[in-house]
Amino acid sequence: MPQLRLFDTALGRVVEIEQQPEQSMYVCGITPYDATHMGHAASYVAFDLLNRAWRDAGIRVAYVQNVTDIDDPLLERATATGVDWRELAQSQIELFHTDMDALNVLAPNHYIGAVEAIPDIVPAIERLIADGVAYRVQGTDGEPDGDVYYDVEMAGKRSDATDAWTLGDVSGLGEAEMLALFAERGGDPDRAGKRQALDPLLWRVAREGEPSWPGATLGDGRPGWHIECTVIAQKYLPAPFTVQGGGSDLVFPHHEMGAGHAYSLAGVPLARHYAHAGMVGLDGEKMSKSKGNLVLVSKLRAAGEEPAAIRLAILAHHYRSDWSWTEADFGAAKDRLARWRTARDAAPAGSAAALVEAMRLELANDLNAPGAIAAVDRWAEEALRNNAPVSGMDAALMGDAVDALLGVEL
Ligand code: 5CA
Ligand code: ZN
Repeated sequence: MPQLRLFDTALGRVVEIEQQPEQSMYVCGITPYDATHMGHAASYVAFDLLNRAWRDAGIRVAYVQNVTDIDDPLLERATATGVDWRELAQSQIELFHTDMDALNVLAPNHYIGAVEAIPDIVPAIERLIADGVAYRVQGTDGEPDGDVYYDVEMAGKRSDATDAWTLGDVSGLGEAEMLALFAERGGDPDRAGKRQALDPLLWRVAREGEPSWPGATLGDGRPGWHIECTVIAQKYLPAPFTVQGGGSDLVFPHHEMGAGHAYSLAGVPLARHYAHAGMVGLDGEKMSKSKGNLVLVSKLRAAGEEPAAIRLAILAHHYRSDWSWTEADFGAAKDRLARWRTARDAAPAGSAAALVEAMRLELANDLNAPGAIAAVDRWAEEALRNNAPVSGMDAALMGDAVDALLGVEL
């Protein structure tokens, strides 16, 4: 595998990933209430390509993923459907694992739930308060006192080191864009008593009818979203770790705020690089539960579709592009899989080594799976046209490369 290059969201360009004997990666996990739609699947397949590229180069990979098993959207869905939130989470987590297995996504070393991380999150928030970068808000309009927020302005001022965090470092966004996205993605810009509209929640004290956990000096409550990923990543990975990953809807506020929290807590960046996968829609529309247009991996599987074909349909799009799932493209992926299988069985002697090299070259270039697929297509065309002697060794090498590098089992 040649030197790996990857697009870094914070730097806005493709960078060479520093060579190390062990790389480390944190990929944001699901909020388990509508798993696993094609958007989720595509984001985990994208980072699975990175995991596989590193492993192909002989590098050990430390990989951690969270599960946001307590948060507003989960509680809202549970209430709306009359299911206990714990049961909803458990069933969706199980479905997600089955889907990931089927899609041949290599499992992380650790899956850590937000709930199990609370004993680590509480002291981290206490420290942020003690350091003056977090504060308690007084309740108004019947809200209790004591919700804790992160002071983005103070946090940005605190640090004079060159690699320190200030608001906008990860996302590169201006204030108006930040405000719009903050409101859209779980933030509460209008909450009374906050110092800045963009200050994100760290700790929500207990409310009637909501689950809560012991919070020591914070009082009973539950954690905010960004501090969850920060604390889990800091506990299980080196500081800084190599790549923080997720879908592009996580750039702001989630990864922006997480980078801030981490710097405030550790005095070093959370991650060396931030990488984001594009958004997947259905037939040109954003995929969302409210629109009722989710394409679920489990539904396709139940309908008898082959997971390898689903994965190949995903990989036909570069991980950074926004794209739409269509029946036509899925049909094309199924045809391609069949063609590759036929071609493998006709593998010309001495042909596979060059194919492996071509695939590696494409994948090292910002995980260009469509480029790697095109290389296999060319090889398959040649194999099917050729009357050269068939080689079992080349067939095996081609099949292994497609499996190991692309995760597609022939
Ligand atoms: N639990 C948080 C992350 S800590 C969360 O965003 N959960 S999620 O279930 O909403 O999304 C899980 C992953 O799928 C995230 O990386 C998210 O960016 C990605 N994702 C969600 N919807 C889409 C979509 N339509 N297209 C591509 N990726 C998506
Ligand atoms: Zn996250």
